[in-house]
Amino acid sequence: MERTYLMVKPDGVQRGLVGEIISRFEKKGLKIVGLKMLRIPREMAETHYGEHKGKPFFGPLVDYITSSPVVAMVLEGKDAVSVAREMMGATNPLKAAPGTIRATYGMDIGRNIIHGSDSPESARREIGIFFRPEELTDYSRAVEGWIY
Ligand code: FUP
Repeated sequence: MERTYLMVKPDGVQRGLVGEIISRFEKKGLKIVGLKMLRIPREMAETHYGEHKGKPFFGPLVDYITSSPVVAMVLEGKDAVSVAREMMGATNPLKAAPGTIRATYGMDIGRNIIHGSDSPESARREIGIFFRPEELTDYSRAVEGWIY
């Protein structure tokens, strides 16, 4: 079963959207296998967003993501990466499809509420940055096969 890394960003936490966002993924059918709140250390943020190093928004992005706590989670399910990306919507909330998390709650590309891995490879990398293996819980749901 595929896993993805998701994170309610500082603006989502400060605006009281943590429960709402987790609830959307739970109701969709994704299973929570890891969950915690943390204040991201600067070095960890720079590693996480390493692909953007050198871009003009890199500094402000790292400042923002380290400015206050985030809620980090690992969700598991069939096609978890692409399911979560669809539910999040495009990076720029103004371009995100109606009903998606970013379209519903976001106003600004730099304050877009949520992060989600963009591929299974990114998911593995990002899960490794934010979670130790023993922090992830492996458990079965009652009816495996269709309750993901
Ligand atoms: P996404 O995968 O949708 O989170 O988007 P990216 O990995 O391309 O960008 C990571 C974060 O950088 C975004 F969530 C917001 C920020 N960003 C900007 O602030 N300005 C930009 O032009 C692009 C991205």
